[in-house]
Amino acid sequence: MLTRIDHIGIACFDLDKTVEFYRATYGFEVFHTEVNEEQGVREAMLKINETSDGGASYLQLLEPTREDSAVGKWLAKNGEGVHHIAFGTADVDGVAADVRSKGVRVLYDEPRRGSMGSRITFLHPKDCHGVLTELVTAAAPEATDH
Ligand code: V0V
Ligand code: CO
Repeated sequence: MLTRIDHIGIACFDLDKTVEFYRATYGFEVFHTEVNEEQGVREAMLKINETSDGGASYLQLLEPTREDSAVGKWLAKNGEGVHHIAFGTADVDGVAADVRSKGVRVLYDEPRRGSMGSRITFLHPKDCHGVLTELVTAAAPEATDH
């Protein structure tokens, strides 16, 4: 079961400048930053609110670490903007299997490492009416070291 919008992923050319825009314009502060080399991103998580399932919703600002990454390719083609949405669930494996059984392409055989120790997978945008969709199970609170 999907229980929250975990994050909205926003692709940008300059992470520091984009973080500053969200801080100066809305007052959002950086909750966490990391580099994920497997995904080819440097990212900042801005926490928007906590959610009734015990999780939270974030903006995820993404700067590519290499041109041939998913975000690098997307930026070259589209420029900055909303890159993906991510739904949160306690059971990313179960939801991925259920969605796959409905004919939607799930991009990974097994979930991979996401922000803050989460487990993530993606659904192909061509099977989701043009929206790259991510499924996320957050790390257990004690395992999170932001
Ligand atoms: C590509 N397409 C998209 C899209 N990216 N449509 C909507 N939203 C996007 N973000 C469309 C593109 O316009 C093409 O349509 C078609 O899909 C094929 O795209 P492509 O440019 O040829 O690129 P591909 O096929 O090499 O790669 C597309 C996929 C790739 C979705 C397979 O981006 C991918 O594997 N994404 C999952 C990983 C990812 O995005 N990581 C970065 C975030 P036309 O032109 O043929 O009509 S990492 C993250 O979120 C983390 C770490 C986290 O949350 O913790
Ligand atoms: Co994401």
